[in-house]
Amino acid sequence: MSALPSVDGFRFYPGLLDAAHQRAMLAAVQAVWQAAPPYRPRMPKSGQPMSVMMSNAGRFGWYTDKDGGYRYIERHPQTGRPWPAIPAEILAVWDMVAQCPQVPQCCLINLYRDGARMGLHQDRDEEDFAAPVVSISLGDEAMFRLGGTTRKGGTRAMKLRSGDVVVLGGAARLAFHGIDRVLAGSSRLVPGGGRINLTLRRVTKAE
Ligand code: MD3
Ligand code: FE
Repeated sequence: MSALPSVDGFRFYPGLLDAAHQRAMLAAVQAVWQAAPPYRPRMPKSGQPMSVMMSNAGRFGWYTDKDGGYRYIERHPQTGRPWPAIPAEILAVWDMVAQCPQVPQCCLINLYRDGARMGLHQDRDEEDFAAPVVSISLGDEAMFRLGGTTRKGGTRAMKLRSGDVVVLGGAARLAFHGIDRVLAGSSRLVPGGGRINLTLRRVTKAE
């Protein structure tokens, strides 16, 4: 038994993507990585490297470095090329669950290996919080933590497994959340092991 967080706008679709669909998503991610290799972002001010490796598809890519801080950029920080388009099979998941007339403008690809984790935070680098964030988990299972819209108050832990999809709309769009840990070896999907999370977002205000 696991109670779902009581945050309005949080929707959980466990096992939405079957094994074949997960393999197709992985192939799409690998094609993006060919053009836009994963890199290690650095925290603002401290310059400390994040444990999660990242890349992006879509017009905008989420990025952070020591001097520029959290932001969206339109080119890969190392190759200088525009980000690859969001693969059609990933856009199809947004169309299935987002209930949003606009198309996503960013697909952030997080790669968790070697004990990588993500501290509790809000996603608020976008201009518009009206559209939801859609999250797709692939590979090793993760313990995910979801809180409310302030740092005060409780949080809940839940496991995210390969093929699970989460939609954060409404009040949940600004909920605190993070990844406490990844359960190494819990899936055989990702070559070399690890977890991949895709987050689909709108970045600019809808016209
Ligand atoms: C958005 N990623 O990249 S995604 C991130 O599994 C991020 O890699 C995590 O948080 C990951 O910013 C979690 C799922 C998620 C969960 C709750 C949210 C995204 C959310 C709440 C509000 C907005
Ligand atoms: Fe986040």
